Order: sequence, then structure tokens, then C-alpha cells
Amino acid sequence: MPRSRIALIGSGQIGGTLAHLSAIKELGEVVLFDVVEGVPQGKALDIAESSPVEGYGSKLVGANEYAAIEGADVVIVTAGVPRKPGMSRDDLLEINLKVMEQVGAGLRKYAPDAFVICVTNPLDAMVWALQTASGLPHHKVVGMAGVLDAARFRYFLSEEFDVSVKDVTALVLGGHGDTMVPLTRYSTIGGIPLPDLVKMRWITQKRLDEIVQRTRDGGAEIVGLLKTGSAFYAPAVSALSMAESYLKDQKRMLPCAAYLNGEYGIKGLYAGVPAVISAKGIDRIVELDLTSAEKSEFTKSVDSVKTLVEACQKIAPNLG
Ligand code: A3D
Repeated sequence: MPRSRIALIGSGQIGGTLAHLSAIKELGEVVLFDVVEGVPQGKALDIAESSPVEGYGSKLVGANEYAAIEGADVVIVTAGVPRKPGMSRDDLLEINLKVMEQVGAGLRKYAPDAFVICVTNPLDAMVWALQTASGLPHHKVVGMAGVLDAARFRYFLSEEFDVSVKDVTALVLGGHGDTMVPLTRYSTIGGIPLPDLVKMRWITQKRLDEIVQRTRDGGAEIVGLLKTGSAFYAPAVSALSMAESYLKDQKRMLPCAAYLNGEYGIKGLYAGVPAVISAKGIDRIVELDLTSAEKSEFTKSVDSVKTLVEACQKIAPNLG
């Protein structure tokens, strides 16, 4: 079997972590790309020099030219700027939109068959911009946010209940922002839905609400601690789980920022929904039967994505 090629556009904190993890997992040849000269080359060499110690044989290259990503099977996009304390994800829109236009042109030319995972914030608007700028099919361009948001929720729940993270499942819908919708009804401890655990008095509704809010604020909590940037370890593993599902045709059902074409009554926008990722890309979108309260929270969240996409269209009218 030919080796897979994984291209990482943006070789900053998340890009570097993705390169290291991809090499350790021997997912294929790794291409680190960045506009800053020396950074992708330096990170590629540093990670390659760790391979004799760890004993993995992954090839890594660093580049400042898009030609280096030619023939990539998977492209993970983290190019742009992260937020600093006091900034919202939406504050990044203007600068990262320009970056998505450049990356989109590179993808169109050199990696039109790739499965593309966008991580750059504000996520749901940036994945829309990236798909529009690249012209790649909707089912091959997806955003990573839900896996991370659900992982944060799962971690907080495992701490609260003092159980293994392995036995905690969680589902988070909507846009990757303050209005995201952690769905308690579809989140479980050992298969027991959270509302049942409230009834069983394992947790109070008030405490559960606090954990839901901490999940919504999960990104800001890390930004507040780091002060110089945003989270990168958990975002990197989350994006890689989506890449692996595609490369290995695992058909994992993961919350993804997927293009909605009528699902949930929404057309022409990306938003976080459960989806199956196979070797085809986004294979299936799962349409849940939401309660009216869940539906109104989801609508509110999607409305904020819509506002951001409209802002993108105003700034870059030629984009779409
Ligand atoms: P950072 O370490 O700054 O890396 C970004 C890299 O992008 C830098 O190396 C830049 O040089 C590079 N870059 C800038 N402009 C371009 C360009 N035009 N072409 C190619 N590369 C460019 O940031 P990071 O890795 O911490 O975060 C990257 C992005 O991910 C930010 O927008 C974050 O807000 C976002 N992020 C998203 C999540 C989600 O869950 C969606 C989580 C955490 C971070």
C-alpha cells in the first residue's frame, strides 16, 4: 500500500503537535507548511531527530511552498492566529479569513482530492470560507470542534463522577462558540444518560449546569491560563482522530462541523452535528430528534454562525 501523505497547513502549536503525533502513530509522510521560513523545516527536523529514540520510521518535511503538499491525502489547517486573553474567537475573523483564502487557493491547485480538516477559528465560519475558497466538495471539507468540546465535557464529567474517561460519552452540537450545545440527554456515564443520573441523585441539576457552562468556556479557561495563545494538545488529538477515521475507513461517528444541506432545516452552512467519517469523507450526517428546548439552543448557535458567515461575505464578496 502506498504511504499516506498528511499535510499540515500552519506549523504553530497545533501544527507541531499534529506532526509529532502523526509521526509517532506512523500515519504516513508528514508535510509541515507555514509562511514563516524555517519553522516548518525546524519542527520537521526536530521531530525526525526524535525518531531513532522512539523507533518510528515516519518521514517529515518542512516547506514554505504549496507545491510541497501535492497529492496529500489529508490536510489539516491550523494556519492563522489564535486568541489571547480577552479576545473572542470572532475577533479573529478578518485576519483568518484572508489566510483561508490563501490556503484555499493552495488546496485547489495542489490537493484537490484531499480530505480537509479545518481547525482555524472562528471555526464554523472559517471552514465555510475554506470550502468556498478551495472549491473542494462539501463532504471532503470539515471542521474540528465537536470532538474537542465533547472531550472537555467528558473529562469534566469523569472528574466529577470519579470514573474512567473511557466510560463517559458526550455529545456537543452547534457552533464552536459560547452558544455551543452540550446535549446532556445524549451524554452518558457507563451508558446511563446524565438526566437519569440527576434523578438517581448522583449529581444535582445545578452542578450539572455548572459543568455544561465550564465546557462552553473550556477554550477561554485554557487561554486564561496560557496567556500567550490557546489550547493545542487536545485540539491536535481531536483533529487527528478525524483524520485517522478517514485514512483507515474507521467509520467513526464524531461530532463534526459538517456542511448542512437541509439537515436540521439548515441549508448552506457548517455547524456541529454527529457525522460518520469514512474513506469517502463525511459519509452520513445524523439527524437527531431534538426537544424544543434543544432545538431553540441549536438554532441560536447556528444563527451566530450565520452572522459570522455574513460578515465574511461582506469582507470578501468574491468568496461566495
Ligand atoms: P499558532 O501557534 O499561532 O500557529 C498558527 C500558525 O499559522 C503560525 O505558525 C503562523 O505562522 C501560521 N500562519 C499564519 N498565517 C499563515 C498563512 N497565511 N499560511 C500558512 N500559515 C500561516 O496557533 P495555534 O496552532 O495555537 O492555533 C491555530 C488556530 O487554531 C487558531 O486560529 C486557533 O484559534 C485555532 N484553534 C481552534 C480550536 C478548535 O477547537 C476549533 C482549538 C484551538 C485552537
